[in-house]
Amino acid sequence: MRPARDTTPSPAIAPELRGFADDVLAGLSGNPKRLSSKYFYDDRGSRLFERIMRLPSYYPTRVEAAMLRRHAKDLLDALDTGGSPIEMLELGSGDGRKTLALCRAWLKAGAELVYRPMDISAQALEHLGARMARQLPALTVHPLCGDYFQTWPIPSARRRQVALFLGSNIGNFTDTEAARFLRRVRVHLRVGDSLLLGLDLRKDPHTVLAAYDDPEGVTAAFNLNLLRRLNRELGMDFDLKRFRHYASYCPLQGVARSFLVSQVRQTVRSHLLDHAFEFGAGEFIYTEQSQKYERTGVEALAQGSGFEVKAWFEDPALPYALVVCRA
Ligand code: AVJ
Repeated sequence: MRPARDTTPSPAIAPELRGFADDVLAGLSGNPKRLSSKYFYDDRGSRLFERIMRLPSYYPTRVEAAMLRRHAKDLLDALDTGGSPIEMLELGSGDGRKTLALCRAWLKAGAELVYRPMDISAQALEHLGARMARQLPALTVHPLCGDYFQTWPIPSARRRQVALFLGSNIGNFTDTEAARFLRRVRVHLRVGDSLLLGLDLRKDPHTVLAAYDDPEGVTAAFNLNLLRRLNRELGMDFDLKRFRHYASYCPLQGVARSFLVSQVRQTVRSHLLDHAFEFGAGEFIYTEQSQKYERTGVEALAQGSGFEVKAWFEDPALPYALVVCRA
């Protein structure tokens, strides 16, 4: 697009932005337009997600936290560590609030434990470190900032690794992506190590939809924050008032989806990408999917990725599962 008065060369894109810029360019050039939900979590996005987790309609966090407390001892037994010390690796720990209760219960049950929270947000890891030091000083915490598979520590011979992937984070992946992700996790584990998954199950569609369409508008702000991030980091000129959050849930596929819908016909530009994107009125950007699972599907996914389902705990009131998968 390059306005005529702009005679300066297009500024080079910083190397750390290259992958992000390529994804955005490809995503917004496609039909339908897409942006990956992995880009939600800049500092502002992480804070908005912390607010989502406290919303009355966003049930997964509360249900999972209660289940982790209720089943802490059963989970430890299901790991079948034979008394070996545990290295707990949490993929995407966020602020680590709900893991605290689990660590406390496992320490109390006599487990020897090192906690390695992994997250891309340095700020979230700082909050977590401070909280753990305050509320559970007996726990050894070694935070790892960055991509999971790049920062994954070399396993110690005498420790059992237990990888945690909670919060139904796996639901953001398609089944193909989820299988690939689980296989990558499996590569870092040894036989006898475990993966603990927390995942949301199918339930009344009204309940699911309400979780992604809160009347407070926090989920809408979280979704729109993606455009704010594009404006800041890729020099784009999205007018956030001209896009609207739209959430859907399909009970047939068990998938909640989020979109940003252009309210008018408009052109959005990025001087960094040296590109202009046309939006029709009502045209959308598909930003997120959140899969709601069935037990058979999870078992197939685990087995297809080199795991065996060892234990399954389910909340019957608001269906949610904690699953121990053995490598
Ligand atoms: C963090 C991926 C589990 O999909 O439920 C919450 C993110 N998006 N509200 C989810 C989210 C909108 C959340 N996960």
